[in-house]
Amino acid sequence: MRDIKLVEVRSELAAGTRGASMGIDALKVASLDKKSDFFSKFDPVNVKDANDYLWRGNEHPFAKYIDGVYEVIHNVYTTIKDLRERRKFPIVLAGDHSTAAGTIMGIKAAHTDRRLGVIWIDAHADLHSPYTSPSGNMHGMPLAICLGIDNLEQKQNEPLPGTIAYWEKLKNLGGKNPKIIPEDIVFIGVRSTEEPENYLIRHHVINNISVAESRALGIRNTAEKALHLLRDCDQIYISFDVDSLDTSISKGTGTPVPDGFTIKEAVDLNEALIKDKRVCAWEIVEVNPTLDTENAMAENAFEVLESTTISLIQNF
Ligand code: 4U7
Ligand code: MN
Ligand code: MN
Ligand code: MN
Repeated sequence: MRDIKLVEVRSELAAGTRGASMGIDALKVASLDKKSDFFSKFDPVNVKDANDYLWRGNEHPFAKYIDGVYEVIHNVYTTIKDLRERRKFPIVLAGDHSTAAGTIMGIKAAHTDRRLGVIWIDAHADLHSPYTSPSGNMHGMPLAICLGIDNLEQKQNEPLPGTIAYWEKLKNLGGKNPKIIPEDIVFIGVRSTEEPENYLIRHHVINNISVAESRALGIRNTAEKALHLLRDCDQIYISFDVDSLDTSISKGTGTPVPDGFTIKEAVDLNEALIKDKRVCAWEIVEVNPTLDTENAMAENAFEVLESTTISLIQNF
């Protein structure tokens, strides 16, 4: 029996568009509208955000609010480390995707000797550093933080010394850097990347199962392939960014990208993946109800959340 703990992080600072911190509450509204008792079953732990930094102003053009983002990632890291040490299974509901860095750090810090694989279901690769980011938005950086990658070969920006100091601190948060290696990442549905990210994907040969390939394979075989690619890993973390979904489903996320997954595909994929006994945490991020109409994204994302959780409970 898995001992699930729901973790809520109203992260906001690392997205480029405001409103992702309201995503969790939009999921709760969706559950009520669907007459689901999902949220009555769990007593969630709340991770402290740092959203007050928005009113102090940003001092880091190439890694916006990195001081506040550092605080949130630190809070997520200590929460997840504690839960994993107590053998809980964290289901993380977060706003912006920078929180994934804290989740990975927490899992790794609880079991430093275990090789950690990451299944990253996202339209984006989130491999930027302050030296390469075209936006300075740190939700595009969580994997680079955990890989300890600056990608100076592809340098585009000149971050301020104060920004670099925070970036170095961030990469070293939660123990030895790096937390993961490129071969232990599997992307699913990544279809919007910039050249500095393409360089890393090529250079490190990071696997990406595209939407088209997963349709050709079938969703079951896609899950099997992703899990097989991580056969040398002892534990697996799954990160689900709702912009992996197709834009026809909803515009209720900060960086929507066409040609993504249908809801049924996302449900089937996550249900299948979470059945692997090495999976030790699952995260859903980036619902932004302020960009939406009639809460469509949250309603669809809630379906993925509920069915994935049920699959987890039923399988163990
Ligand atoms: B998300 C982007 F340039 N790569 O860095 C950037 F397109 O967590 C988008 O996956 C990042 O939503 C998207 O700003 C981050 C951009
Ligand atoms: Mn994305
Ligand atoms: Mn993302
Ligand atoms: Mn996103």
